[in-house]
Amino acid sequence: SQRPEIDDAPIFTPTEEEFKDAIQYIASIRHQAEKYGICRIIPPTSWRPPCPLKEKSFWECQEFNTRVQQVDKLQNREPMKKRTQPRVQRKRKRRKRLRFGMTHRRPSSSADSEEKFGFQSGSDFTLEEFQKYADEFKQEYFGMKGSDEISLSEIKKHKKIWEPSVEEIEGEYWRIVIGPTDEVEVDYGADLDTATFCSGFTKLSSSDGNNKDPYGVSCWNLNNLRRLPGSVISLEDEDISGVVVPWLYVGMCFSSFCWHVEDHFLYSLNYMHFGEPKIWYGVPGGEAVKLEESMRKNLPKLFEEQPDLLHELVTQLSPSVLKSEGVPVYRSVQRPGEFVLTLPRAYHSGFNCGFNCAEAVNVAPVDWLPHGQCAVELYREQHRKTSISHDKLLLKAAKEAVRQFWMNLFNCKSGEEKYVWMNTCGKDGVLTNAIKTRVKMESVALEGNATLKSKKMDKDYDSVDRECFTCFYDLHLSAISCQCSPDRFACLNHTNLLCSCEMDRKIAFFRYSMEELNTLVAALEGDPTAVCWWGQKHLGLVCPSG
Ligand code: 2HG
Repeated sequence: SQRPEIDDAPIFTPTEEEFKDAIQYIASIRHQAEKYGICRIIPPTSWRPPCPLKEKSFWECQEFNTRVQQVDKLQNREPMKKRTQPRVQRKRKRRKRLRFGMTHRRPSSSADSEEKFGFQSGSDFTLEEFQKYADEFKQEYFGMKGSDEISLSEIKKHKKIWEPSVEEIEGEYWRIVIGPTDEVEVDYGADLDTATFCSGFTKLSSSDGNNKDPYGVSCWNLNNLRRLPGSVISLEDEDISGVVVPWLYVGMCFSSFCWHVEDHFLYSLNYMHFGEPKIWYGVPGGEAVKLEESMRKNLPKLFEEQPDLLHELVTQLSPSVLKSEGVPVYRSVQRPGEFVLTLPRAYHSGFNCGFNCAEAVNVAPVDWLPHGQCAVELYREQHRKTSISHDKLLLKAAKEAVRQFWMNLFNCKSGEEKYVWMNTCGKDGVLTNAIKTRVKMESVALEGNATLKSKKMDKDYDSVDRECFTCFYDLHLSAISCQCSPDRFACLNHTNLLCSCEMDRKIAFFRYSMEELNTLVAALEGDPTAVCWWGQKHLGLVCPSG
């Protein structure tokens, strides 16, 4: 069998008490879990959230779009540039997709292997239709079918036929991916925005009074993760789809998610609402570079053509190959009602064993900050656009911490407030260290721009989020502009590339002076004078003692 022989990732089973605080629980398992990259969290048995997707009106009526995945081409395919004529991406008709017949399993032809690769848009389905389609596919694929009249659930209920085990499905999956002797095409309802489709969790709404619903307010309800105290993402005002707003995944047998890390090296939390298992493979964050090297070595032509291949989420590589090259890979089988947590910069991939539905969102406990910093520095090197303003979040967290230091100093804590941000500070706190690292970087970059005229950023500057014209580094803290093109900005590292004008025509914009940033560091270390100064100057607080 082609089933990879790899060790299992750890499973955590929090008690009801431990389950009360998601961010704290994640922090408590981090040290153990990060050695594996992924882990499974099984909630206490009493935690059984209802799933609104199963309501008849939704199940039968609400359509979602799928993408077509050619499973046999996930690892072995020709680079696209060999092709002469690009194939037009088109939306397929559902009728054709439902009558799959033998199209999912036919011998490869060499002409086909030169087709453009990418996940094309598939048909629209309701959950009811997709389940039927997925079940029929699996029955036929594995020869499970007894009679046309009997549905898979009926077959299962009466135990009339043989059903493949998870291990058998896994062996078959890798046979197709590694083989590839057969062509297997499946549909995946992936990355469905829960803001427009629907979440599998009850959503909080102030108007219908369901804020007393324990699952509506639960910290494990993925819609609430962004608001939790202690989550850096709680400081993000924008509804970034997939990052702060969860995405839904409606899967069928063999539908896949290929090797990738989360944007900005964020954590991700994935919950399975219902259906058949999802198999996960994970690599510890510390081994990310090793995985990338191994992928490059094994798929040189694809990387040559597309250096950022791993950002595209379209490439699978057998965990056995990775393992044979010294990349540690761990496996997890997620079932309904279970969470899978992926840790910062932990590559992960996997596939579904049958019809199922999962939901995922990113998470950013404060210990993510150094990983997020590392991500934006790599993005800068690769000239890759960012999804969030790391500096904006970092500064917001720091300001929130200063406000809490202030409250503590003047004993004016309001109500239930927890000093979550202040508690991540002090001389060697994770937030203090993250700010210190960033301030140091800024001061080094400043040295190269010491001769420039400087100006404070004003409201005008803040009217839009800006990024460096060449490397796309986010310009929340500082930016360079030139009189020749006032709408073009560079980061402190790319002043010389901005234009060929003399330096005296260029201006450096700063949000804070170096002195202000150093005072911020002192405030986060707990210096009361610095707390007072920052509180008054930047947070509009007034010292009771004047
Ligand atoms: C992720 O965290 C996604 O990368 C996995 O949640 C996607 O379930 C999937 O297909």
